[in-house]
Amino acid sequence: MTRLSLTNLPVAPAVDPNALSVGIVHLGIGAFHRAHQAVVTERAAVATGETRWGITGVSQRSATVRDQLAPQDGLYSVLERGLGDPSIQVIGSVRDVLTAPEDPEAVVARIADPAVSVVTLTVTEKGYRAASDGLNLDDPEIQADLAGRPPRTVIGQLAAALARRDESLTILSCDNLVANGPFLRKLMVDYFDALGKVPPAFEATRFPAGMVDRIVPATTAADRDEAARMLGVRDEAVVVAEPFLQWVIENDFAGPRPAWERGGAVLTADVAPWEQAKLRMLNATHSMLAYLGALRGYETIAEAVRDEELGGLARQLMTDDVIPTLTPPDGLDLPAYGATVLERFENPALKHRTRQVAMDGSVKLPVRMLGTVRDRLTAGAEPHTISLAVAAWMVYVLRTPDLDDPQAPRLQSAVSGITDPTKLVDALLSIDTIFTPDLRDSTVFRDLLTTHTTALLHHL
Ligand code: CS2
Repeated sequence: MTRLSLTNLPVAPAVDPNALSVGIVHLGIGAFHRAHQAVVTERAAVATGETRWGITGVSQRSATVRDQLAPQDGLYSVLERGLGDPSIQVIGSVRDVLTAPEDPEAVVARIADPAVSVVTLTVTEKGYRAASDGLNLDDPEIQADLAGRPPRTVIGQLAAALARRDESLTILSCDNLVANGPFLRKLMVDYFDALGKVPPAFEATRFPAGMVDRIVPATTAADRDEAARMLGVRDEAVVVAEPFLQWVIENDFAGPRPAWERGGAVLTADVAPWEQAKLRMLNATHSMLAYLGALRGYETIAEAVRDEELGGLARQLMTDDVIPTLTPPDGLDLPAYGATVLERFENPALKHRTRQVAMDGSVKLPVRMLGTVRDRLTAGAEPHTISLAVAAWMVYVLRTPDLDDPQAPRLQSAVSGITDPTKLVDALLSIDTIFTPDLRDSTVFRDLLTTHTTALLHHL
């Protein structure tokens, strides 16, 4: 079957891709970016008629996305799966893709291009190479970048590009992190400290915070076949997403930016309450369902949340432990928000795998769960259900031989040979890159974890 491209276009994108010039570099062009920021950027371009916001996507690791998109002139489709029939739309805002390991210099040069005024990032939690107090200077890749090779880490790429720029830049993290903008800025400061020099352009560089939300499961071969049937041409780069899409961006830019608010985003002075609600309600519950669901043998989040007991625990997590820690942003009704989150998880057409959400727990737990634990303990409460979520991760680590986590070797050697729940809790609580001393020292938390791991180890 013919391949999707500018000359084989069954459904034209809403903007003319040929008319777009590149004004945005996106680091980490996985499925999420293509189903989220790239879509909003295109909608904004349609609304304003501006043609300067095409996107250069950068793959940080493999050449897969480039090899999928290059023969398709950067075009791909978003296959939306809601409760009714699926719908499909071709997106034209990604204009080219660079593969960082193959050509690190091209990435730096593109970010340094004066026509580019915004860099966006979705590099996942581990892509930032952070330690608990800032940049992980023991990371060999960071050390190699600091030593002056053409940079391979995200922080190194941004630093090298800033050193070449005269114009200021806005760097917008779109990852699920607490205060992602200031967090990224601090990593850059640590990098420049280690380097012993700060590029002049850094001073005016802005790092707005942002909250992103859309469920985007990994694309499967069946999704590609379905897209081909719907489009009449093959699209090797199709991404699958739920209908829901939310993007809240701190309005703090150094220079020109796309009018993303015309594409459905919300620009605001303070993202923190949105971000906290999303990470603690949606992402924490997602992870709990992933661990408990995977332990019960469920393939997908939809199956897990439809299990009456697990669905009940998900509700309980939000109501008993999370909502009391939150100050909602204006206009957000937290119980109603929680109900919507669970409805979204129940979407049976999405096939979001529990194993996909379960990966990288060592970097996800501190962001989505441990803040809630800390706040509840500080308030003198027993954080019962959020401790169950952490305990489920512990048992998952113990029971998953092919654990997908940046700290897998350390976690696996910590739990190796353990059968006793108290020892499991001790072994994992002592991992200082995940648990801070206040949590390790809390007997309330430790006892709750022991109770829950005991129950999980005996009743699964
Ligand atoms: C998920 C998120 O994989 C995960 O860890 O919890 O990717 C989640 O689907 C998104 O944050 C939804 O916006």
